[in-house]
Amino acid sequence: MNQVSARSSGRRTTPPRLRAALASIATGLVAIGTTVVLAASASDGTTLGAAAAETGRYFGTAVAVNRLSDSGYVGILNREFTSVTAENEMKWDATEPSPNQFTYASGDKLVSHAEANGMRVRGHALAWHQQQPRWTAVLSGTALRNAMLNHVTQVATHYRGRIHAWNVVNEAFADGGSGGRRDSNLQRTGDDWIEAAFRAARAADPGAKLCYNDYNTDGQNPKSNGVYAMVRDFRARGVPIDCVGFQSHFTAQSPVPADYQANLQRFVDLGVEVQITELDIEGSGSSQADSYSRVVRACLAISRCTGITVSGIRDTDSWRSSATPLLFDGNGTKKPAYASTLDALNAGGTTVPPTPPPTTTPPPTTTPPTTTPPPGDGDCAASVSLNSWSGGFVATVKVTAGPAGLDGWVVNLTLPSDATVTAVWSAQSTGTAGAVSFRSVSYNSAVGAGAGTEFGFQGTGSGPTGTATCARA
Ligand code: G2I
Repeated sequence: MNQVSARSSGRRTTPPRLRAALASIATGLVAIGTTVVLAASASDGTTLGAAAAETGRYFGTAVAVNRLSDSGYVGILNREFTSVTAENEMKWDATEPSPNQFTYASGDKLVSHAEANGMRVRGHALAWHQQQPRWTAVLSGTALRNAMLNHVTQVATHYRGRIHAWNVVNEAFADGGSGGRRDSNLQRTGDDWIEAAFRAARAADPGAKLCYNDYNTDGQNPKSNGVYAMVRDFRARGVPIDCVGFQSHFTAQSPVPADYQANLQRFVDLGVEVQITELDIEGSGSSQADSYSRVVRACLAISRCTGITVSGIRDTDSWRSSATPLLFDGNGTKKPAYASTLDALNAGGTTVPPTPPPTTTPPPTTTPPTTTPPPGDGDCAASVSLNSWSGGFVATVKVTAGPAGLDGWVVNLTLPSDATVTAVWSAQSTGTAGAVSFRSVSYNSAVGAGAGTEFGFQGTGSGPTGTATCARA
């Protein structure tokens, strides 16, 4: 099932083993001072990003926005990396400090830097039990669920089209032997919070790959078995999940597991991509270098292991800097682990097959919007776009004001008999079945003439198919 390296770039046609042999001959020739140029290594990537790109993969790093003012740091970032993950800037506490008030300045800065330098962006993370804003502490049940879904929808909508993969849900499984979910405020809103988050993310940004991301899931163990069972269940039921992120934080006590590659492979066999998302390995010298090489080789052996992200650039940038876990030392000098990583990337492996844009399994049926007649002289119009799957749906409703503008609005629609509304964001609802209505809330009641605002709701059963009506409230 894995494809053997067939370089899509056409730049490299030499088989990896031959190239490796030529490279060592070339190195030997250089070493004895000859002027013969045996350019075998000329086609090898000279940076992590270039080497990874030759197999269709990205090589990324976590970036903290305040580092962008450090020219030494930025020099390495722009030279070596082809993907950026926001270290903290896209988390819930950073993006929604007060309810429904979003601040994207730091995240936007990272995205702009990445785009200006031809890098992709991994989104991290939409729903997590940590780094939540303080205001969520008083919420529970439906109120917390709705706040979480609104957050997922708003942030994924803001970055729509600019994120190649989102960590939709982070670290939701318990450590230890249970294989079950971690207790958290989100978990206490009901077991289905994870799938609700994925559905909301898909509705908001249909082009992003949607990932579940966790640590201590790098080998087969009770925790990774729990994640595996969830992914298998999601794939079977058509919950939109495309990828699983393996953080891969390794220490002396918790080294790269012997079955690392086999574990990645079993997830791929469920039909998802895998990505190494926060790689860092405690240590130094050749043992650290060997471990990095093992991780890279495992990923390259699997065609649907599509990219590797390290958890920072220099050891001093690391969230656990005393472990010196990264590829560059505090001065920005390449460590032995850098060389072994680059060599492993250049040794080649499988090539990532081109993938079609993400789809739900079974594919979502997107119903053409049901629209009331355009506002004309009326107060407002509502159009519904629906992302539905067998057993559920997310509806996004656009309210457009007529020529007089609005100071409040109410949208009415009728649900099919099998449908029940389970979550609503950016509106206050009345009724959960049959005839339901949605009323503006404080922050979206004022809509200028001809302008629009959106709200959404999620439900079980089939989504609304009839006309949605809008009126001034
Ligand atoms: O916890 C380590 C990583 C585990 N996986 C998910 C990652 O998102 C997580 O990253 C780290 C960041 O690298 C740290 O930078 O998450 C930490 C928080 O869990 C981040 O640290 C926090 C500090 O604890 C805060 O004091 C600080 O205000 O960073 C915040 C922003 O600088």
